[in-house]
Amino acid sequence: MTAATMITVAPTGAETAKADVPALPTTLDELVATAKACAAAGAAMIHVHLRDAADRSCLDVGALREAVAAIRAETELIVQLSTGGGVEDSFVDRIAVLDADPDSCSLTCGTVNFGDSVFANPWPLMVELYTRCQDRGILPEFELFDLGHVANLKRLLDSYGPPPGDRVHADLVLGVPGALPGTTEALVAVVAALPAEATWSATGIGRSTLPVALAALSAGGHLRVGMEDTLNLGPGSPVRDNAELVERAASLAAAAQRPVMSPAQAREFLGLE
Ligand code: KMH
Ligand code: ZN
Repeated sequence: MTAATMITVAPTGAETAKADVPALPTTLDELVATAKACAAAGAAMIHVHLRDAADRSCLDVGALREAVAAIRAETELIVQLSTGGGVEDSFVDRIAVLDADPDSCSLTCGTVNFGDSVFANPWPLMVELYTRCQDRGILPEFELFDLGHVANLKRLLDSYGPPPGDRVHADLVLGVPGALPGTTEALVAVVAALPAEATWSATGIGRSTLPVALAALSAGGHLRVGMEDTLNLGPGSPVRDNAELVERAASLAAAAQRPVMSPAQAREFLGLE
């Protein structure tokens, strides 16, 4: 079992409105302040979504480049950009995210129901993202919302070879309405199906955050937490900010005797230079 725990923070997402949750970091200044606070609390990686002035998902390459540079200037965090964006974002814009030269990017391994919407990830999009990651040395993190997504991950590896750095790292996203539930049973089923060489983190949406985190720690996985996925610590208890979720994850990891990885340790773990 892996001894240390890598914590990724996903501070913003594309779905929650700033007007509904004022603590959501949506400006560049708020994002950088959040990155610093979460790094101090134990995060090693940040999964970034940007918003435009109207609070919509923003995949503008210039803005993404600026955000990558600003986070790198203020923290050691591994910077992962979302290529998922919001469900309305175009494939062209989602592919262009890689032009902002992040350390890592999310790469969702299949189309999935997403609440009342559909999050579209057809095979040609996955191939385009994956092969561009290989060309540019960007580490893809394979987002798995459903069991069938593992088959697509294996098909990518079989068809196009290993990722840059030769590390296969996945993130199990559990508890999205319309996809796998956020349960220990679902987590165990996905982990059992992963390629033998894969490492993984897990994310439990909403009230599944704690069950999924505890299951992941006991099963040797890593953690993703943040306000993209979780807005309440518990019933009737809204989160103060992202650092509070990272602090809680770090406490759970410490209790499991799997203390947090520093960003440098996480870079080594993921095969990043
Ligand atoms: N906002 C979701 C539609 C990712 O970042 O790659 C997609 C998502 C996954 O958040
Ligand atoms: Zn995301």
